[in-house]
Amino acid sequence: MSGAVPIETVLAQRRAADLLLGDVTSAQVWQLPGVSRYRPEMLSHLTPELTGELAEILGARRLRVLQDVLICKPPGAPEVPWHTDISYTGFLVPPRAMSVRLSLVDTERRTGCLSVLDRSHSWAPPQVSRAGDSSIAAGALEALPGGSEAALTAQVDVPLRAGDITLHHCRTWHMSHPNLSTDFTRKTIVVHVFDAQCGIDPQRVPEHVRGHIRLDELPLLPSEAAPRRS
Ligand SMILES: O=C(O)CCC(=O)C(=O)O
Repeated sequence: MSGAVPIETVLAQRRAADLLLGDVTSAQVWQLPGVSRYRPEMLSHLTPELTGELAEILGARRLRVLQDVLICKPPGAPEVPWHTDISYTGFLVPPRAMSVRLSLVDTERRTGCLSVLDRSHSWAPPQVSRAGDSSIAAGALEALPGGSEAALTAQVDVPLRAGDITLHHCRTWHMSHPNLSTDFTRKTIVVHVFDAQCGIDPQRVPEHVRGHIRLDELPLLPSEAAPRRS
């Protein structure tokens, strides 16, 4: 969704991200879950019109937020390896969930942009045991029919401008490139949303939170019918 969020909103979110992150320079991938609890403006891009559109895309009437995460990749940060998000949202039944990623900065391959396997949400799902397992199942891509070489023919990089939004389904294979720059930090807000009508498969809930996840207590997003984008 190109230019989905007004730049004033993005700049306010970027300032909030900078306050939360401080002077992050260590060359690793920083993930700060639940940042909207401290800085509510981190979700200010989720207007009723946008969330109505997102719900329609996912085939849901209303959406709830599973989690929001601020992801930051300073210079030298490594790649995030290939994975699907279903390895940690796999307890949602049916698996109707997606990640809504808002780029707070311009980003391209050299600075660590996302890459996806086009249409992989319709592929046979990877074997997952329980939600809460590592989201990065080493070797899972190689285990796909045809192996990683066949899978990677569907690879598409997703360079973004500040204010662009991308969506990926919980079954979409994706990774992000290393940040090869020496002076640029990639910043992204990721919101994991799901169909408010989803239930829970208790067998897939990790033991340490079993009995504690109440989907109906998670934030329900406002929804408004939105005009279709071209
Ligand atoms: O933004 C990134 O670098 C990785 C994002 C990711 O893996 C995700 O949104 O699930």
